[in-house]
Amino acid sequence: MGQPPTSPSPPRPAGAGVGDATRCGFVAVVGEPNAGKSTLLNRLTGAKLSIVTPKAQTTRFRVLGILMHGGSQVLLVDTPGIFAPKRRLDRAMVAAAWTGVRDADLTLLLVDAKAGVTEGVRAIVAALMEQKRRCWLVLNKVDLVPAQSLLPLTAALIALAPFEQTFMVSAVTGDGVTALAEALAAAVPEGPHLYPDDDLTDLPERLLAAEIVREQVFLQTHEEVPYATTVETENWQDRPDGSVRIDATVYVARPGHKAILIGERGQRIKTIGARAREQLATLLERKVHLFLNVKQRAGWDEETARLRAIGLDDPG
Ligand SMILES: Nc1nc2c(ncn2[C@@H]2O[C@H](COP(=O)(O)OP(=O)(O)OP(=O)(O)O)[C@@H](O)[C@H]2O)c(=O)[nH]1
Ligand SMILES: [Mg+2]
Repeated sequence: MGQPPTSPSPPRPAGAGVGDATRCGFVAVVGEPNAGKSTLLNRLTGAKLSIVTPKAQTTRFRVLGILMHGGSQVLLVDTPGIFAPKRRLDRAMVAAAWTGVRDADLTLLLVDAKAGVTEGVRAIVAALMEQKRRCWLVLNKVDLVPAQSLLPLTAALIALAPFEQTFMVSAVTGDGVTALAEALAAAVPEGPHLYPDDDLTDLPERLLAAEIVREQVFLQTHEEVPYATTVETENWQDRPDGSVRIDATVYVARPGHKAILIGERGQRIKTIGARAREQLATLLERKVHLFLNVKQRAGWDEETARLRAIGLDDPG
């Protein structure tokens, strides 16, 4: 048998099978603070793009993660957790989450299977329904609960809203994540890829550096300190030897917090810097010289310029 006649066709991106069209679409990941949204984004993209800590309200702005699967480019949007906001910073975070949903072709509602159907989850489902968004349900942290609890939990949630599909995953162990990736790749609409196929995120490196430092602040300080802290990259200098010098400022809202962050004999800020530098060297694949400066700036969390500096539009 000879080869079937070939007809001229436009070049296809690597990975697309014959007969497949390319696909591309935005998928917003929403849920309560601490549901595991950022962990799932990192797991799906196979890269650490969005910072993760055991504390709620870690993510402050939308983070794009690009998942390539076959001929599909799935543009995953990690969002801040949705909660009842008080400060201007909080309002801007929640507004960023809803903008993520409005701009998306599909929304994943991530629910912590251990926490179950909380008031917060009910409120988010109601708001999603009001906006008439295409929505899938993803139960996360299935490694923490007995398997027999998942069915009643799913039933309770699908009674609240007509989710198109339900998935059960563990973003930490990776359980169920491949099935979700495959379903997403098939579900995004046909269309050209919007980003180069080897890009992982649209996050600028300066912002990524500030986030990695903020992650260490979240991990190494407690109570209100992490929530009253923000980090900005002030200076980025590529050196001729291939290394990079990064200067970042850690802003704290209250005088007492400065002393806590610096720690006895500067020990805490030293540890924050050392761990952040290690992480950055891995992420940027080069040697990193990181210099941290702690400054007090009362009311930064109500300041438009500071919110803009961390990528949040001012909600007014
Ligand atoms: N056991 C278990 N822990 C998980 C899982 N997914 C996330 N976590 C943990 O849950 C905590 C919160 O994870 P994040 O990914 O920061 O949660 P988030 O939804 O992005 O939180 P915010 O950014 O604050 O809204 C971290 O300690 C994660 O390690 C999971 O599948 N199983
Ligand atoms: Mg997060």
